Amino acid sequence: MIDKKSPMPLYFQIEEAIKQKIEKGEWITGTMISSEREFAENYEVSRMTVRQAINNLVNDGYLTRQKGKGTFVSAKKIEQKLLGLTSFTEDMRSRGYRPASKLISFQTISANQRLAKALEIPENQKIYEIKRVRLANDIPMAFETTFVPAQLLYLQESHIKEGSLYSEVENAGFKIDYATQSLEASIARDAESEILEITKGAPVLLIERQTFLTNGMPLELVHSVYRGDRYKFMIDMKR
Ligand code: 16G
Repeated sequence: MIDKKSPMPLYFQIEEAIKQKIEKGEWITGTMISSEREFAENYEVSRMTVRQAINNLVNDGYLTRQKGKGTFVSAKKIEQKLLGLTSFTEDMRSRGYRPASKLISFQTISANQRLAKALEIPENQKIYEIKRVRLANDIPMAFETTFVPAQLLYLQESHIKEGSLYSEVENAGFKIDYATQSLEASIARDAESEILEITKGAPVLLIERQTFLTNGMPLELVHSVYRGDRYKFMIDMKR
């Protein structure tokens, strides 16, 4: 399996061999992998080489290290295609996961300059600020802060607590049209790591979405922090 004459670095070959076992399902989520020493003996390479391969796989989210226990195969990342404009509820359902939300706060605030601009409303107008942890099969995936102009529709805490914001909006007779979204890498800060149940400094994806209705009015500005170890965004491109 490992070809010492290959121009491919040994750590890379080991990495690929482990990845294959995970991708083919030979090693399922939660499987404890062999120790560095065992790998080094099996492949007849140095422990440093094995460590490099494992470090890379930990960083890429394939493996998780548990202090004092060992290294385990991580849960598969949820893949989200950046194609249609979908809600978290729809995304999770279409993948066979049970969506849920944990409402952190729901309040009406006055729009500051930045929010007023993004939502195309005068400054100081009322907006809903909704903070939710989004869960899939009870595992926290993202922490979302949503701003919606209050003049647009009446939102009740009880509806948002359990249900889908997009359903509320559509049930109120609006049609959601399009969104612009940015994606950037970052690391979890204190509060975020606690809410998302990850270690401080773990990789996260920051997403900002501005969504518009068919009548041209902005519906929402959403700032989301997605777990880097659980989420993967896919983009199809055609030339
Ligand atoms: C997604 C959207 C968010 C939207 C939410 C509605 C991203 C990055 N964000 O999380 O903008 O507010 O769905 O979800 O995809 P809901 O209808 O389930 O409440």
